[in-house]
Amino acid sequence: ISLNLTISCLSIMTDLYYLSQADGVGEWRVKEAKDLSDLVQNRITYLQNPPDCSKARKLVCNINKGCGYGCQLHHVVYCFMIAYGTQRTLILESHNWRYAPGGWETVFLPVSNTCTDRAGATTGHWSGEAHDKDVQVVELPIVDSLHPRPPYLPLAIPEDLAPRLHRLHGDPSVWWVSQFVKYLVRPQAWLEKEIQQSTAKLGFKHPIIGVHVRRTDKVGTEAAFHPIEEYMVHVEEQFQHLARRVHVDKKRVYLATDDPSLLQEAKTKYPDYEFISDNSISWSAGLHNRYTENSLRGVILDIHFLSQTDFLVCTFSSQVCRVAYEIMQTLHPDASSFFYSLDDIYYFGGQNAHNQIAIYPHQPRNSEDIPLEPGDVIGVAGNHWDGYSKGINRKLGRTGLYPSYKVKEKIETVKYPMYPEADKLLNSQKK
Ligand SMILES: Nc1nc2c(ncn2[C@@H]2O[C@H](COP(=O)(O)OP(=O)(O)OP(=O)(O)O)[C@@H](O)[C@H]2O)c(=O)[nH]1
Ligand SMILES: [Mg+2]
Repeated sequence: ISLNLTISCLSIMTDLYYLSQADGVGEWRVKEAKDLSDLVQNRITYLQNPPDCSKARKLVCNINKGCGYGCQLHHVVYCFMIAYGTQRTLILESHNWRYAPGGWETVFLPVSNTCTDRAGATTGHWSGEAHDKDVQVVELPIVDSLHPRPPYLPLAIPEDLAPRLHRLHGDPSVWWVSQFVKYLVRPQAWLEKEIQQSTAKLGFKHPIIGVHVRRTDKVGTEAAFHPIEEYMVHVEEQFQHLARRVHVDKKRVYLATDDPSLLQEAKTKYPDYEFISDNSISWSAGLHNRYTENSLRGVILDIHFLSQTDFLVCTFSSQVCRVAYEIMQTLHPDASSFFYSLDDIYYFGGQNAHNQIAIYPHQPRNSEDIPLEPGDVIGVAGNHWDGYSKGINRKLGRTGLYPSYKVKEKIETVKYPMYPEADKLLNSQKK
């Protein structure tokens, strides 16, 4: 029975895939995704390149949050979202970055071509959009100590784009985050070349599934240990899906990990797979070598390749995999379902409450369950990936389990400022 179920489920998934491509909708999605991304990238570029930097309103963000690359990149994304929301040019301070003392521009393009100087007539710490109105240069703290909190925070999406995003993408909140990541990680020429050389050297080819295994400092403190077998169950399942649509010449896996012993273990245990991985990158990811330029290069490459795979299997408790998943969204019209997380659901550190809305009633079957009535708002804590999620029914103030299919996402929209001059420029270029 279980085998039959698996096979019929595979067929349904395959049918759904082909349905999504039918009627030229596939083409429409590609164009709509590009149009939306162009619109946002153009607005960001406009915001970041004011005609007169000495007069521009600025938001200063220092990259040196005391954490890893994924966490620091997300810190800059959070700053950027608020910069976009408050119509201030983001000034990124990155000297003495723990990964590269020379700063951000040693690897990525500067966030502005015309305005990287934080100088201004008046400077102050963030004290709220209205309060800071007459301050030219505002310094933003890390999200953990942000007060007051502006509305421009994940997982909310901009109201003006919301209808289009809902139509296009399975997880508009991630799409919105991904646009800032896309702008930020534009590589310097040497890095671009390095990426191309590594692609050829490693033999990175499709179809390929990405596996990220986070170990070292994370295990036992912030996340549980997961043996490679747990990841491979989902890798195998995805290859069965893929084989129904494309020719799988070889079951390729891109393996990124901070545990250098894992590659050999995986090769030994799964001889019918091809593991693509640079073991020296894993060595450089260990705690003793982590905060070096070589390790930075490694994590950027790992995240790049993970994002380029056809499907990701990882733990979303790690920001490394969440960044890869975000970048993946910028490479497809809708890659929201191209992942399997062994632990957390997608989140953005410092996000506002992640709510869902009940669409079916639920009567508890035991003391662990909570009741649902259609329309109830549920604050989701996590998905147990066994059909059930855990969360709090805000109406009842009760925390417990409920069937994941009985709710839908409650996506908050926020009125962000419009960028009519930027949009006009883009439209005139298109004509
Ligand atoms: N190259 C490489 N580096 C890794 C890998 N996993 C972890 N690292 C390194 O370890 C750091 C982990 O810090 P973060 O990026 O903040 O991610 P995290 O610790 O998994 O997530 P948080 O604890 O939520 O911050 C990364 O930035 C890398 O420097 C990996 O698979 N490849
Ligand atoms: Mg960490």
